[in-house]
Amino acid sequence: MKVSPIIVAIDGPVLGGCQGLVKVMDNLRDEVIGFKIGIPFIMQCGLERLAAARLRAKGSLLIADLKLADIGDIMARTVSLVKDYVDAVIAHSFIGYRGALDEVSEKLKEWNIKLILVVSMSHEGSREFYDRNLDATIDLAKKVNPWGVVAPATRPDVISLVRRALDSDVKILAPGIGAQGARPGDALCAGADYEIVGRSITESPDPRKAVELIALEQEEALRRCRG
Ligand code: BMP
Repeated sequence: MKVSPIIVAIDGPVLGGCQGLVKVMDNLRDEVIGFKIGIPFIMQCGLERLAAARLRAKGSLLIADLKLADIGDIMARTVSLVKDYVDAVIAHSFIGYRGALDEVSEKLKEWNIKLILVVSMSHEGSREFYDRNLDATIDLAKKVNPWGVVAPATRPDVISLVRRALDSDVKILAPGIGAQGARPGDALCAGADYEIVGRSITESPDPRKAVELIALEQEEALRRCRG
């Protein structure tokens, strides 16, 4: 079974409840790179569901999408609550380095947790702040040297720019496929490593079929763009 460069976003109870998370993971684990668990799921379902997810991940990348944006000490305290259950956490970059990302990135190294930094977002409003400051967020990413960054599948030109600017070993994770309008594969063609897909999979009557269709579209897009 081929693993596709898809990260499934889980932003609330799935398949009718909190216990649906492990069912979705069991169903999709062999087809996708990993799972990104969002704040709505964690708040509604609790940390014990995240602990259960850890046991079921079996090699899949498990990300807590906490969208951290605070002073360093408080971000570290927040991550300490999930650090035993996930491989990576997501933080915003607009909070800056000193007293914020410098401290939390040091802590994450200690705990062996990957840091993923948002450098641009998929919604329209990202143009109002993030995209106007893209040079600064990219410079910050170079300084922090995270495992990965989030950049928008909805604006492949931004992904291309980020790809050119960062070292090739920094992963680019691109959300915005399906429900937000981007097509599977376009972000990969622009230089992303993984595409984050939530509702098109979790709200599908057949999540596995949805993953397979997205994977097919990704392959077709890559064939087209790589020739
Ligand atoms: P969906 O495919 O249902 O639109 O979900 C997208 C996921 O990616 C959500 O979990 C959302 O929080 C996340 N995301 C996003 O949509 N845009 C961003 O810029 C950053 C994100 O993390």
